[in-house]
Amino acid sequence: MECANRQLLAFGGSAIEQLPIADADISLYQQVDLGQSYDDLLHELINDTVWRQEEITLYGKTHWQPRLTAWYGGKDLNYCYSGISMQPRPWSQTLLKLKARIESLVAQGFNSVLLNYYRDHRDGMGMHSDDESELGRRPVIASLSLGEERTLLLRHKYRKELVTFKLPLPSGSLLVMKGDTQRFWKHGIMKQKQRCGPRVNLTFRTIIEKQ
Ligand SMILES: O=C(O)CCC(=O)C(=O)O
Ligand SMILES: [Mn+2]
Repeated sequence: MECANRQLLAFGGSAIEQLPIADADISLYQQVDLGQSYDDLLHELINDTVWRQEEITLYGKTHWQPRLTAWYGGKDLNYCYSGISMQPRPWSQTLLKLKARIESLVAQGFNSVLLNYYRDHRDGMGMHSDDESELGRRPVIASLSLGEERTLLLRHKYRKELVTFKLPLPSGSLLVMKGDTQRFWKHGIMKQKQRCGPRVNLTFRTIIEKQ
């Protein structure tokens, strides 16, 4: 089922939609100004990022993750999920510039970014919540998409009567998840039959530093 009754709000020159989804605070910005073409940026990130393919263990079975990933951020801001522990690489100039643009758009600071590289239609990400303790109880996550449009699924964890939303994420869109979104919803990017080219997604996050 498509995401119905979406509300379109005009704000600061870019279109922002607040998605009418219960128990969530999700907005979608379209065609954000990144100071260079989306295609140039996509190829720069594909070529210059230090990508890794991680092994994950789910239900006792070990698999290669069906995508490449990279973790950049402040020193010692490690990120652990699905049994993987990622040590940050130092910010590149390009990532710092993107971080500043996203921060000014969403009026929120971030100290790290997880990059996901979906090489083609066979890559994806399983349903999950970004609910690791180091992100805090009500994390703000700003997720920038570049390259091929892929569809994000959103499924409520407890209210089975609610539909699964399918949200297309075109190049240059920015999805911002806040509040209770991670507590009540899972999201993921499905592998698909239809062939497609590469997509890079950057999720800017804040790791809460231990005292
Ligand atoms: O690729 C996407 O749009 C989703 C990425 C994501 O959910 C994550 O990095 O946790
Ligand atoms: Mn996520």
